[in-house]
Amino acid sequence: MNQMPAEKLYFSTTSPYARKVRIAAAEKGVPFEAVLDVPWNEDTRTIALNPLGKVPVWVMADGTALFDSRVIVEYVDSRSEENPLLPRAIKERIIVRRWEAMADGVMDASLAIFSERRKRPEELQYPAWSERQFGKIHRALQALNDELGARDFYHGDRLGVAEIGVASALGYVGLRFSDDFRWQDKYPKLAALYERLMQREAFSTTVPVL
Ligand SMILES: N[C@@H](CCC(=O)N[C@@H](CS)C(=O)NCC(=O)O)C(=O)O
Repeated sequence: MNQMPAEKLYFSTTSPYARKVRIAAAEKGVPFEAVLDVPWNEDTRTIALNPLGKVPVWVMADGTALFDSRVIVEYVDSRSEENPLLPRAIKERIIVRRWEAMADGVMDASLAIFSERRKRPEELQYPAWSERQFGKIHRALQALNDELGARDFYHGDRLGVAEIGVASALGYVGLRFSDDFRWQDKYPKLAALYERLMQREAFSTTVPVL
C-alpha cells in the first residue's frame, strides 16, 4: 500500500529558507508531504503553526511544528545516518554553521529589499536602507566566494549545509535581482559551485519560481 509520509513541510515556492529544507530532505532521502502555503495570503495556515508566521514549518509525526530552516535542517539531518549534512565534531560544525549563517544573511537582506520595494507604498520607501542591505549581500557573497577558494565544497569532500545554504541564497538573489545584479560575473567561484550543484536533482527541481 502506498502510504503518505506522516510529516509535512509548509513551504512557498519562492522561499530560499524552505528551499534549504527541500534540498536537505531530498539529499537525505527523508520523505514528507509538501503543503504549499504563502504566509502573506489571508488563508495562510502558517500562523497557526508558527507564531512568527513564517515558512518553512515542518510538522513532525507527533504534531510538533518545527521552525526555522536551521532547526528543520538539523532535524532532517538527524533522521538518517546517510549523507550527513553537518559534521559531528563541534569545532567543524560551528565553522560550517558560520557559512550557513552568511548565506542566511544574504537571504535576509534580499528579502528585506524585496519587501521594501514590493510591499511598501512607493512614497514611503527608503532607498538608502535598501542600499545598506545590498552592501551586506555583496560583502557576504564576496566572503563566500573567497573562502570557497579552489575547493569543491566548503568543508571536507561532501555536500553539507554550507553548500545548501549558499545555493539557496544564490537562487533567491537570481530570482529577485536578475536585471541589476549579475552575481555570476562578480563571484565566479560561487557561479561554478552553483553550476555544479545544479547537476543534482535536489537542487535543479527546487529552483524558485514565481
Ligand atoms: N529565519 C527564518 C526565515 C524564514 C522567513 O523569513 N520566511 C519568509 C518567506 S521567504 C516568510 O515566511 N515571511 C513571512 C513574514 O515575514 O511574514 C528561517 O530560516 O526559516
